[in-house]
Amino acid sequence: MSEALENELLSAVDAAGDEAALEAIRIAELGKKGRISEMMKGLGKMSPEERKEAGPRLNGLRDRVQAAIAAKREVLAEAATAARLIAERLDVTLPVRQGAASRGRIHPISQVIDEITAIFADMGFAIAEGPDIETDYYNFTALNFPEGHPAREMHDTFFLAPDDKGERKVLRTHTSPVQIRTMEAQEPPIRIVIPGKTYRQDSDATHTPMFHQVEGLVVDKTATIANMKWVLEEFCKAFFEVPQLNMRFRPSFFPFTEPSMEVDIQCDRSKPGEVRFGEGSDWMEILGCGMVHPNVLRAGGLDPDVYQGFAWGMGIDRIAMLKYGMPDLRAFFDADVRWLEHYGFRPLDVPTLFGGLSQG
Ligand code: 2U9
Repeated sequence: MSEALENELLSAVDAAGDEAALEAIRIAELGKKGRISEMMKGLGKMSPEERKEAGPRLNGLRDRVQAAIAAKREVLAEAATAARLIAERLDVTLPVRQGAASRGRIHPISQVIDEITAIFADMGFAIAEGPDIETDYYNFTALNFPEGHPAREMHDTFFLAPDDKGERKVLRTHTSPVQIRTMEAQEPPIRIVIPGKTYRQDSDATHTPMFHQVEGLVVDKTATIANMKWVLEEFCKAFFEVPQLNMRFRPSFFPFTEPSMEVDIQCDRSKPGEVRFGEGSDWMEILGCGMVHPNVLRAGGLDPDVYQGFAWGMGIDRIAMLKYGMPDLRAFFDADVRWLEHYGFRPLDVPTLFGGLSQG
């Protein structure tokens, strides 16, 4: 009888599906009023001979059932832990907030800077940067603005308070100081583009005191106006995403270039509120350019009889407005998330020449 009972109990323990079922077996068999406990209570009523035989048998039965329950409990605990690990598995590489990658927006100026640098990087240009706070020398003197020349006033410069040595630093009025610093630091050939913040005391519907410029510089022994025309034409076609585009080079004046030119691109303005580039019979001014003035090459430590170069500059904010049809410059700097939701770009729409500049 006890062998049959042992088999029955061990099978029941083995079949227990969870810890609750196992605990129910333990209470029913080994608890105070359990079957085995009741049988052990019966030992007291037995004769010494019967007890001698039944005692070890019941103790053995109780110990083996106890051991089987303990072993099964361990197996069930391990299985429960494994099931929890699977059920509660977390992918820690997922974004913390669902949808953040699609909700956030890249500011159009950042996007346009990325577009411009992608185009010039593809042509072999490096990106250069410099400080926003400049010396008068790098911002004006080295760029062939004579002392007291009205062009310095035209720039509506922000001056900082004089330092201990009486030197009055400025917020750079253009990114051109970076070209001087680059010429001082590296040997030609130089091919760089410089996007960045620039500052002038000017504030109305079409001017903000801080704005963004991108300038470019090529210096080599044989850099020509023809090379410059090709670079600027390729840039304009790539930037405005049109296969063909007429350009017009008009004579102009900048202290740092000679000859200097302003460049217009062909456009169609016949539809109100819309400008289409590369078609129509209208012109839109887009950038300034020229051959680097010999005095400026000299300031950069280069011999103008050996080296020549070309340079250009344009306002990033303006070309961003033109390309993406944004009507008001001041909205760029209002930090209004509704505007950014409308005009901003998705974080993963990284502009590349092979994947498309603006279609992402
Ligand atoms: C060095 C030599 C030459 C940079 C140039 C322009 C023409 C130009 C304006 C366009 C719109 C700035 O944002 S804007 O107002 N710039 O027209 N910039 S050539 O020429 C350089 C620069 C540095 C050493």
